[in-house]
Amino acid sequence: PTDILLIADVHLSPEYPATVTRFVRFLSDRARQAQRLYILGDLFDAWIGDDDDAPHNVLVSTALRDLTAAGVECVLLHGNRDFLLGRRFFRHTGCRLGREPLLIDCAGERTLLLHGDVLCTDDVAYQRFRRRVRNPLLQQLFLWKSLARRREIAEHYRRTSMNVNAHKAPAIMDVNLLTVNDFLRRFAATRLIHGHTHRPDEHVLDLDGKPARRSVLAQWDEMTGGEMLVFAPQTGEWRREPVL
Ligand code: LP5
Ligand code: MN
Repeated sequence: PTDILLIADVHLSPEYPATVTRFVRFLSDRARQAQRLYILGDLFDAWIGDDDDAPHNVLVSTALRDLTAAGVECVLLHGNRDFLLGRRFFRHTGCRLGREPLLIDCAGERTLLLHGDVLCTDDVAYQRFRRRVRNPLLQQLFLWKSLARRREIAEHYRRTSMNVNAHKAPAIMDVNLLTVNDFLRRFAATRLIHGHTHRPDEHVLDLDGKPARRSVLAQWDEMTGGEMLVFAPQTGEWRREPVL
């Protein structure tokens, strides 16, 4: 098995039982035939601490542990909804936490992996919010609260986010192209792969006279399913595959 798989924005939650089932099945069949799986953030719709033993968390953690025990490497990036995934989760599942931006080598091509929220620099309100919730002290204060209280707060954040998003201009919630170019330049990369915006597409961009690529992954949908990017190192080919 040599394939590299990349997915993002699965948004696991008890509200989307078909997605939970689909993801667990994906881990036990398609992912088993891969060498490595990259999960580019927002695997969970909300992560409120590694001590949350809600049934869907237990199911998914066990399935991830089975995957890594079978010899498939699994690298996870924090998203804007599951940045609290912590040491206990990684120890238990055998997954590895990737530090953003993660630079990988794809048959010689320098490839940058991100969740994608840091690219949305036009969204000043979100970037301010992000700085706040990524503050370790604030996170520790949050984690000291009871599970019930944390659930309420996370619920409140999610609701506020959905209300605020409904009034934001769509363009503000997309990536800023200057920021994209900055990242690629800074890491001398020619390919960028991310999720977060839920605008699956392949973009070709001009980076100082040379072509570069940006692949955007889709979010997983309760009704229609998910998708992954597949890289085959022997042929150097990239393709998209549905997860039904
Ligand atoms: O996630 P999505 O797609 O809805 O929208 C994102 C941005 N929103 C977020 C918020 C998350 O959805 C909520 C995550 C819950 C995590 C649980 C753990 C919480 C732990 C806290 C530890 C300290 O990321 C959204 C972007 C959008 O992507 C597109 O990029 O626009 O950004 C916002 O909604 C932020 C607002 O613009 C500004 C912030 C509103 C202020 C809310 C304050 C509430 C205070 C409550 C205190 C109890
Ligand atoms: Mn996201």
